[in-house]
Amino acid sequence: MALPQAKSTPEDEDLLFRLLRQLDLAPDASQRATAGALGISLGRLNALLRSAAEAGLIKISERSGPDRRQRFAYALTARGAAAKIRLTDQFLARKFAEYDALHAELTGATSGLAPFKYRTKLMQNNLAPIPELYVSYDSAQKLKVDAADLVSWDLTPRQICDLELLMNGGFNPLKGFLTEADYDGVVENMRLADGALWPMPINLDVSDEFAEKLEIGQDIALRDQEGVILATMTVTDRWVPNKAREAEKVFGANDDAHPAVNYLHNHAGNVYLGGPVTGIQQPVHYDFRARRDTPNELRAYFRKLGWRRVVAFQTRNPLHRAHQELTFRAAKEAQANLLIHPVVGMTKPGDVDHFTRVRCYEAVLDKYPSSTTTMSLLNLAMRMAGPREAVWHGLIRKNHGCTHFIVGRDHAGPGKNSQGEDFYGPYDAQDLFREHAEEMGIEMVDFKHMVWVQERAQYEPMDEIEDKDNVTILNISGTELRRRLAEGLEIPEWFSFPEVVKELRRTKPPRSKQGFTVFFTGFSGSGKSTIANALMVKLMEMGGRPVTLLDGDIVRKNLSSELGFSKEHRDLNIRRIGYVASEITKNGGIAICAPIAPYATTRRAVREDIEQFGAFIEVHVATSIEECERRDRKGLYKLAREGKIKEFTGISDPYDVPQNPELSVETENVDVDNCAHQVLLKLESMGLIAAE
Ligand code: PPS
Repeated sequence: MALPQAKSTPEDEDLLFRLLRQLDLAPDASQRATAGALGISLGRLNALLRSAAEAGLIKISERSGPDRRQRFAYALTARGAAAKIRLTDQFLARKFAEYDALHAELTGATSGLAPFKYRTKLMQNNLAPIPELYVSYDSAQKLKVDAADLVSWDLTPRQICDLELLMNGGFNPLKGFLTEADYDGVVENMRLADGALWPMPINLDVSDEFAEKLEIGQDIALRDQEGVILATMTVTDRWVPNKAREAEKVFGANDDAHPAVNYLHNHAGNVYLGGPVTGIQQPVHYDFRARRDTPNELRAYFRKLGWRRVVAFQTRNPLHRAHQELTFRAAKEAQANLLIHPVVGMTKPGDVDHFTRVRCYEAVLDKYPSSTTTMSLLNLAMRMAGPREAVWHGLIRKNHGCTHFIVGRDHAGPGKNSQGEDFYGPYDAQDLFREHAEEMGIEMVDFKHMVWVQERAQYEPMDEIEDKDNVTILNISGTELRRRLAEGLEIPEWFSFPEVVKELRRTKPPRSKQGFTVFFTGFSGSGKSTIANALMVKLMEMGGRPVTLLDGDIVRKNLSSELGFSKEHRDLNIRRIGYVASEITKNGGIAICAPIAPYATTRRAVREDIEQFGAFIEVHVATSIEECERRDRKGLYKLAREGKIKEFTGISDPYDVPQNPELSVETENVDVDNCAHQVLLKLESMGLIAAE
C-alpha cells in the first residue's frame, strides 16, 4: 500500500495513523500480533511497513531470537512521531465531524465540537462551503473608502449579474473576469488556461475610451447603476476580442438573430478587461430577498436539512402541471430532493417578467409534497447558448450544492437563426452535458416529455405510453399557450394550475387590452407624419387606450432639441423615442412614432426595448427617394442637393431599408386614409384591436 500522498484517502490515512500508534504502543509485538491489532493481513502489514520505512517514518533494526517472525524491530523516527501527531489530529477531527454531522441530522444544529476547518474539509463535496471572492466585513468597509479614489467602471445590467456570481462562488473556479489566455481557451475548447472546464466567456467589456485611460496592473472600482462600489478589480489583461470568432465558437454562428451574438456585436464594448476581483458587497436586490441564496447559503440549507442528493431544475418560464410532474419524477428517479432554481437575472427578450414568474412558482411550490422541494432564485444573465449553456448551468448548480441537474430538449435554445432554422439540434445540450458530466461532478437527469393522457387523467412520459393508439394524448405548446393568453381564450385545468393562469392573465391581459407601439420609418417627406396623424385620430375614435404621437419633428423640438443629424445624434434621438414609447407601451397605452430612423440596428434595439412590454409594429412608409424629392414639401431636398443641408437622408446620408417590417405601405397613388386603414387592418389581424 502506498503511503498517504496528496491524494490518499481518509481510509489510507487512518490505517497509517493506527500503524504508527500501534508501533509506538507495542514496539516489541510480533508482526502477527500487529497485523491482528490493525485488522489486516500479514502481507498488507509488510507492504505498509516497507513504505513507512521508505518514507522515513519508522526505523527497522534486526534482532536475534528463535522466532523468525520477530527478526525485525520497528521504532518510530522523529518524523514518524510528528506524522503520528498530525494524523491523530486528523483522525480526531474526522471523528468529531462525523459526530457533528450525525448531531446535525438528528437535532438540526451543529454540536460545535469540531473546528470549522476540519468540518468543511471532511464534509460531502457538494455540502462543504466553496470559496467566495468577498473580503471580511471590516476589510470591505476600509476597501470601500480606498476604492472611492479609483477610476471606476459603471457596470451594465449583465455585468452586475456576472459579478454577483463571480463574487459569491456561483462561477467557481473563476477568480475574476477572464484573462486573455483564459478567454482564448474558453472560446476555443471550453477550458481555462489551467485546463479546468469552463464553457462561457465571462468578460468585462468596456468602451475604447475607458480602456485607453487604464494601465496594466491598475486597480479599478466596479460600481452598480446607482454608483455603489461592489468590487475592485486589478486589470491584468486588456485586449480587443475577435467577436466574430467568439460568436462562431461559443454560440455556433455569427448571426445577429442569436440574442447573445446580437448583444456581442451591438451592445458589448469593444475592449475586454481581465483580472482578479475583490468582492466588497453583493448587488442589492429589493425583490424576493428571502428567496435569493448564495451557493454557500444553499449548501448550508442542504446540510441543515440533511439533503445529500439534490436535483436542480433550471427554468426561465412559468411552471405548469407538466413541469411539476416531470420535476417530481426526476427527483424520485435520482432519489434526491428538488431545487427549483429559476433564472431571474436576464433571460430571453420577450420572456414573462420575473416578478410574475416568481409569483407563479410560489403557487406551484405548494403542489409538491412538503419538505421534498425548495425554490431559490438565481441572478444569472443567460446567453441562450444551448449545449455550452447547459454545461455552464450544470457547473453553476454544482457550485450551488446540487448533485443532479435536469437537462431538457433544446435546453437554453435561442430560437431560429436568420434562415429560419434552429441554431442547435434538440439534444445537442444533453450530448455535451453527458460527455462532461463526470468531470463536472454533477449528474444529468434527462427531461421527460410529459403529456396528458385524457382517459387516465394524468401526466405520463410520452415515451413510456404503450397504448398510444388507444388513448387521447393532449399537450399545449408554449406558442399555443401564448396565443390563448393573448386572445383571452380558455386554458384548461389539466394544463396549468388556476393560480398560475390567474397570475399570468393579471400581467398579460389579452392583446386587445395591452399597450403597443406603431413605429413608422421612411425618408423625409415620405408621408410618415400624415399617416401617423390619421392613424392616431382613428384609434382615438375607437377609444379604450390613450394614444400618443411621437412625430419626428415634434420630438426634435421637445426631446432632442440639442441634437443634429450625425449617426451618433440620430441614434440618440431614436433611442429616446424608443424609451418613451416603451414606457407608454408598458403602461398600456398606444405609442405612434414617426421618425426617419435610418439605421436598422437602432430600430432593432428599440424593438427589443418595446417587445418586453407589448407589440412593436414596424411600418415602412416605402415612398421612393425620387418621389420624396419630387414632392419636396419642405424644400429641404433642394437645399440638400445644393449642399446647404449636410448629411441629408437619401441624398448624402444612408437609409437601411427595413428587411422584415410588419407592414410596408406605398403612398404613390394611394390616399392617406387608405394607408392608415391598412395599418388598422394589420393591428386587427395581430389581435391588438378587437370589438368590445
Ligand atoms: S432621424 O434620422 O430619425 O433622427 O431624423 P428625424 O428625427 O425623424 O428628423 C427628421 C426631420 O428633420 C428634418 N431634417 C433632416 N432630415 C434628414 N436629414 C437631415 N440632414 C435633416 N435635416 C433636417 C426633416 O424635416 C425631417 O422631417 P420629416 O418629418 O422626416 O420630413
